[in-house]
Amino acid sequence: RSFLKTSALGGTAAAATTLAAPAYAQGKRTLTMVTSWPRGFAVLDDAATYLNNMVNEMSDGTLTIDKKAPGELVGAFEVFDAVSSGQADMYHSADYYFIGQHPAYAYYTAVPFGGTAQELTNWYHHGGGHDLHNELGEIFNLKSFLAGNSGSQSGGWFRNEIKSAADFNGLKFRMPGLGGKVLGKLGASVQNIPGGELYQALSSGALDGLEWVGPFADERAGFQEVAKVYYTAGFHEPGSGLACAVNLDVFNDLAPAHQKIIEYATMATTHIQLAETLANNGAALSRLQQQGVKTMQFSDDVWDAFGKASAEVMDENMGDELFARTRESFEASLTSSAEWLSKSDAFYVEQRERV
Ligand code: PYR
Repeated sequence: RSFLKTSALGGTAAAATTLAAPAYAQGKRTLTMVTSWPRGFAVLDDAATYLNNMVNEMSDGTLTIDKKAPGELVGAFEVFDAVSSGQADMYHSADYYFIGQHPAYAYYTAVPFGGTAQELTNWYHHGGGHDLHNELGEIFNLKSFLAGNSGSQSGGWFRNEIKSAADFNGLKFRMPGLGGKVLGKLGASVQNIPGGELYQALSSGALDGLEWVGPFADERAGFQEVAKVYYTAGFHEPGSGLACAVNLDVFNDLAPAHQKIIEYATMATTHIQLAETLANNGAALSRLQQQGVKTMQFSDDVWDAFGKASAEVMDENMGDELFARTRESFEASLTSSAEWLSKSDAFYVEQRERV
């Protein structure tokens, strides 16, 4: 960046010297990327690593990312403020950690009873989602992108079965985002704890249960050593987007080709990391079962309670104009996507199982 600024002004001795460098080296930049993921965390750090490597390779090393795990520069949930303020250049995280900054951030990870991975992607790239993400980002001096997707997330880990919605009453449970607010309505004591601290919180009894991601990520985190009841489908994150945001001043100062490399690398990251996750979840689930984990589904009564509390939580945020506009845009896209998916993919899968 300093070189680009100097050369734009021109005329200094330093600029004259630097201009002799090969063309590709002139715009060389390193961006510090803070993340919410400990190194090696499946799905999440995988996405951040794909993005990191793609940017380095696509730019032929002229734009490199220096990826930081939580604690190396800032904490897991401090990445938003660090990038907004310019302390770091970019973050990789899950934007629903930032509903305290603005409730509309929920949409760029997942909202209760929201979209699948494909539906979120449809809205984002072809239904106005990315424009709304950037409108939101501009409030905080951020240029935002989706960069990864976990696929549908599991209902979570419990020490005991959930026989009715009343079993959530008083349960010390970890769930971020608006889903956590839903469980709060059912009486749970909801805690928002970063991924890297979850194993310890579950082992120590600080938590009775938690949701993290899905079999591939959860097995790596080791929760099966502590809790044995695993609900596979959840209401809260049917296809969670991961997000990357670049400080807007830093982004605007990048060469146009570097801006495009970041944009395309985020799209490719979503594609390849989601595929990696879905390719691994089935085998991971089998291994969990072999280790004595009981896999279950919530009963219809419990799903009904999730539905009622979710509608209340969504409506409570409608006083915010941008949240309301985001919801309207998202739901219009979802309705349109769902119409075809139910008549094609969903029906086809039913037939494939049946025949
Ligand atoms: C979680 O924090 O639960 C995610 O799914 C990223």
